[in-house]
Amino acid sequence: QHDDDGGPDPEKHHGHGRGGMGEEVKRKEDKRFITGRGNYVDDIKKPGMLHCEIVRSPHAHARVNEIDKSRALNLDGVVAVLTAEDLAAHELATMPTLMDDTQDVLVNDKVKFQSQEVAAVIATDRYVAKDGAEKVEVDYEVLDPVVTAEEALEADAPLIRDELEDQEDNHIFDWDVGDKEATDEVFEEADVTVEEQMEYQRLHPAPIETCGCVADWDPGKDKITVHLTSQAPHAHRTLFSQVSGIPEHKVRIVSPDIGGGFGNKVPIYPGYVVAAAASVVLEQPVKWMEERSENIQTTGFARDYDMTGELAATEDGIIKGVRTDVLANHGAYNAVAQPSKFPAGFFNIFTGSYDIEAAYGSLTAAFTNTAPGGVAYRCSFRVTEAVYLIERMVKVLAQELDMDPAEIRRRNFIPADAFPYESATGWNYDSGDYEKALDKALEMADYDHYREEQKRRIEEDADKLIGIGISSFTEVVGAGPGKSCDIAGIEMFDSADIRVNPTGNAVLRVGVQTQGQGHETTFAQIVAEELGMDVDNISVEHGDTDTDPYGLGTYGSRSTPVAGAATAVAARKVREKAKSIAANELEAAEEDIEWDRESGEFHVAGAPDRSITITEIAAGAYMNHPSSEEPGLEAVNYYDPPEMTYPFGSYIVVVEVDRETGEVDFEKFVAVDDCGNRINPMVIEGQIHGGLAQGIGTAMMEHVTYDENGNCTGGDFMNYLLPTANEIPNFETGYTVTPSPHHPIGAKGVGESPTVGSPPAIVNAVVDAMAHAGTTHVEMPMTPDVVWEALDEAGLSL
Ligand code: MCN
Ligand code: CUN
Repeated sequence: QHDDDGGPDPEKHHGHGRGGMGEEVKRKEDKRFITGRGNYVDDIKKPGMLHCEIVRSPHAHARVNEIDKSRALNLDGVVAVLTAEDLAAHELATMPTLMDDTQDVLVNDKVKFQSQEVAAVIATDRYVAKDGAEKVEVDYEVLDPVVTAEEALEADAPLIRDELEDQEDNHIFDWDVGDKEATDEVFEEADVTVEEQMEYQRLHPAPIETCGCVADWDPGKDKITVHLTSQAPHAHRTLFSQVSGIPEHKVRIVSPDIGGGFGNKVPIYPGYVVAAAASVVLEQPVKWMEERSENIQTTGFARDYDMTGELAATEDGIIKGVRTDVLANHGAYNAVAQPSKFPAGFFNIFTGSYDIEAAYGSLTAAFTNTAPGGVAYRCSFRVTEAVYLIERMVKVLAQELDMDPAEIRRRNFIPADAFPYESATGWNYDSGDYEKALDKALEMADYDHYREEQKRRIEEDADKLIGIGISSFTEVVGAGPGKSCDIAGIEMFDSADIRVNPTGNAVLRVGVQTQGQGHETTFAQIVAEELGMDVDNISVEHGDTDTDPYGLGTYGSRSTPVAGAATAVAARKVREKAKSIAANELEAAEEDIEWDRESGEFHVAGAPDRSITITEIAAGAYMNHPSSEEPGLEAVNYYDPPEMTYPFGSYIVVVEVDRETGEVDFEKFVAVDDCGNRINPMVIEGQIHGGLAQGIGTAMMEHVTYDENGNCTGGDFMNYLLPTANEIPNFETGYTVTPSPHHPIGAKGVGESPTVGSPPAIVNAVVDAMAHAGTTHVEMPMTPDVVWEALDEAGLSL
């Protein structure tokens, strides 16, 4: 799959002036976004369009005895009220989740979480639909709810999934990884062991645009078009077809502009199914669009892992073993969106950036009366939790040994010359130079100065303490390969289709789907780099299953590693054919044609002035094509990655903790990232800034909370706190470049790195401020009251 000339040179970050690799090309899509011309699902209006509003349960656990539609149906403008019974008539009462569970589209018998979908009202406008929903009368018999995974696994806990034949308790699965015996042995023989209990709280991706769709059944063509807030249009079409029975070629999914996804738009939600069913039955377009609280309370959440971490080490800080045990709350259905062979996502990369001899992890997942989901939010399929665990534990160990947390990392890093590296839990790291990234971060952070300052504040018994936190994380992104990673059985490859027009410009179609990441620019840059075209002459299309090649979509930072690779390979195929056309035009032998990456031109070997541009070649392909070739200039590639890519970085956070109020101020926030060869440094920096902001949200504010009755008490923006510009410090970003050896352009993903890598750095910093008083952990979100409690417990509060 790889090319002749080895791809772009990692040392050249300036590009060749045509907007190729490494150039800070301004985002093409921003023109429409900043002039109000974006086209989101809710902007789509069709003649005769109806609106769908969902009736949701106020209870977390309740039997539905009866639903009375009559008052709603009497309302002027209400066209239909749908319940599970109506859907059952079309075999749409249930739908499969991405983890092989079965979820009610509308509650069949029993409500299993608050705000679950009970009925749907279809009306001529949204207000009437909403009024109608309030008039649907549901007779509930309230049952005892189970809110936490711990309660759920108690012997006398109420059974949530009583509709499942073999289900006798709320236990979903047990999973483990690594060598238990070898790990236990290492722990027995170790000089030092440490243990810490930590919770990764339930979070929500909370994209600005909530989820929704416009379903439009065309009875003339027997075809349904669904404009959908989808991160994975092709996979959604396949599943849609399987659920509805409508043949796949009669289903068109279109993802228009997406207002942020962050993983929230990977699963399929009941609202989509209801709107589609209503459109088929009523033969009119139907729109369904969530409100904010519906989005937070019912759609794919993230984390909710209760973790125990243990490290075994020598006296001089060499980590010999890592052990972890996790209790996972998956909500009412097992509906996590991740490769299906990974029940705990990629959590088993918990050895992190360190060369650790023995590792063992175990996990138990439970059903609870809370919303289903479990991985969304810039997570790389639970790498977030793994990184948090190991980076917190390294800090705990450093404190135990009274070692500098930078030094202990240095002693344990997988050395730069050990790549490709196989970890104790079976991961194949492609490349890395962890020490280099850490050194750079330490220098940027003025580390020694802040250590001095920290000491001084303690000695002076100052009101504000200094804490310095480090995280040297390793990510794993770019799923497949298809043989180990699939979604509902579909292998996780991706695709690109490049068509060069007679006038020398090109259209690239890809199977991934941007939600704000800037693919319309960055993917054009890959083509510009590989074909010597100007980036302005390439447009990128995606998100329409009628015209784009099949791909698995954008999540797990897989677009660059997989579809980016497909794009480079497809471009190189075009380049090969271009050589034959060049030979014809230049009246030379094809073997004598060379392509020059710097100039982007094709020329005859040894005669650089006999050259031709891709524009001239494009004309030749349509107007004077060689008899040995088909006319036209086009290529397709379906790319199954040989391995994932392993981006990494070192983040250093300096905080000032107020002993009187528990408030935390960020003094310095340094992020050094390595995502291999960089396509667009400006886009990367934007990704890092956004992700760090979300990391701060995670560490300091965000939490989907429930009370003991299963009421979601963190289900709106009054209670689910997102960071704003006020809470975000100035970020100082840096980078190193360690190309991926197996990726055609040496690039790794980057979208999730900052959210994955930053929370432990922030918590480590806050803990570090109190470490001299014996504090080893502070739970997230570290709101002032939580921090003040920790200060108080350590005897540091004022
Ligand atoms: N990039 C680059 N050079 C590299 C790697 C990446 O220039 N070596 C660029 C890419 O071309 C792309 C962007 O950085 O424009 C992110 O690329 P990548 O890391 O491949 O991630 P994806 O494009 O697959 O995006 C997914 C990732 C995930 S999983 C979540 S969640 C997330 C994130 O991206 N959701 C986002 N960033 C987001 N950013 C915005 N604005 N909105 C979201 O919903
Ligand atoms: Cu897990 S959030 Mo992103 O992979 O879409």
